Amino acid sequence: MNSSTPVVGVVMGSSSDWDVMQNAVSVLKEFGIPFEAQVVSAHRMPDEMFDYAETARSRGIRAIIAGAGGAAHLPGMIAAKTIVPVFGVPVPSRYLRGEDSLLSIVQMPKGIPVATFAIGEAGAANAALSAIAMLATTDETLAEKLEAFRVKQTQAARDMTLPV
Ligand code: RP5
Repeated sequence: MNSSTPVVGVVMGSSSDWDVMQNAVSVLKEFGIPFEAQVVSAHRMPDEMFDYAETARSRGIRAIIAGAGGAAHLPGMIAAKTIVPVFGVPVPSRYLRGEDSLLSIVQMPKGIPVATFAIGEAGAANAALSAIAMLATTDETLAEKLEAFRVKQTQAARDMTLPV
């Protein structure tokens, strides 16, 4: 899946991560951000993973959202091979419910950062919102869209009612 001239890369370790990672893609689409999305497995496709990371910056990618589950090497290994900011999304795993994913992404040793988000759908959506916020620092139109998103969200919360 690709849109023209992507500025955000969304990668994941398996197609089984898509249910979660599509939440990042939905947000990028909502804000009209050109993106690319693909499977890049750290342990099954290490050569492609390095190539993806090494070429990302020269291809115009300004943020990489990387989701993986279990022993989730993908975000950290991509971050090791590029200075493009990496936003890590821990994907829920079958036996440890994503706590393994979270810890293996968040506990990067000093020197190679991975901005790490919540396990699952909220993390994927927030990774996209953070990438958008970063892009908005140099794009006033995008900043206005982000402000409008927040206003709408606030109003939706104010309009909430309870069945009492
Ligand atoms: C990781 O292993 C992927 O990110 C995925 O979360 C997990 C399981 O992958 P599959 O066995 O479903 O392909 O590499």
